Amino acid sequence: MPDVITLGEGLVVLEPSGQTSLDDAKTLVKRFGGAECNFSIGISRLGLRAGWMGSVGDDPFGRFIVSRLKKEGVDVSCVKCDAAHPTGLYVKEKLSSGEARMYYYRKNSAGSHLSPKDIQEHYFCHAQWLHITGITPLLSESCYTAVCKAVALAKKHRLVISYDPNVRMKLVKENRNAKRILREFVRECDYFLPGEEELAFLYGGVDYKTQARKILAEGVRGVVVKSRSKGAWYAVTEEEDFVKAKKVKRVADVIGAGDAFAAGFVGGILLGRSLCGAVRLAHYCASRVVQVHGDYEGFPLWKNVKKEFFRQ
Ligand code: KDG
Repeated sequence: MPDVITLGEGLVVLEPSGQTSLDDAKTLVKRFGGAECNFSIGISRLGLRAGWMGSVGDDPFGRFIVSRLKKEGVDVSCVKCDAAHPTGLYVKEKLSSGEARMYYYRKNSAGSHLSPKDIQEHYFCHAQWLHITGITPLLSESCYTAVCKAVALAKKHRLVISYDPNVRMKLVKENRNAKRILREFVRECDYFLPGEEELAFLYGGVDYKTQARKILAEGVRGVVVKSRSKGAWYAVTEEEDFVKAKKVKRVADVIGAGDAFAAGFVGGILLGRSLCGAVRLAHYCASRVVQVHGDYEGFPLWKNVKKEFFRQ
């Protein structure tokens, strides 16, 4: 049974094989992603038991996602195969700035039909941690209620809950309750992991430290605010500090960096690191992911973490 569980949509990723625009690309490489899939792979590569709950279509893309997750050691025993809806996908175009543009094809996908009945209580009985993102509850009403059920079960079985809002403006624009929903889960989590800009988007322009302290005062155990390549500031009631990010010589692909950060942070805490140590591990994992093409492929294996990170 997994220690760390998560739920969300797995997406096939298509991207030009070289550094070309989508207009000019002749061939596209097939990979896969989805914030929570990326996260669960990270957790598994750190040597912890990860489980992903989601719904994929009964099609080659769905089988591809599930088989890759299995190969990565992620438990997929609670994944649903939906014969009525296709597996979603997104097409990624890398820009010369190192950023990427994403084109989503996920309307009416199997993943967006995940519902509370797909969230099984037995999965929560032996787990220690639930990780959620703000992507899943904005996919559909049934996904929103599935996340609510997962949070309620996590609380019932005393799991720690981490929450990365992962604000996706496309989804926000399609849901008039988006901000309210994204803020609702802040109150439910133990660790809140927003980016600086996400925090400003959710709560307005107050400086991020003031806002994070307010959130702590409302009962959240810890807040980690990520400032892109600069670093991250963490705070719990008795301690706060800024941890600089690791410098990276060449960025290949920034997509997935936040998921790697979340996995490194959660993994760090579960592996007994201090809060500061967990943030440092999170930076290390994110720095490895951005140097490799793909949403999660660069995430370090446990043996490399031991060799490169713990010996620093
Ligand atoms: O964080 C990376 C994700 O953005 C990517 O894997 C796709 O889940 C995805 C999304 O909704 O953007």
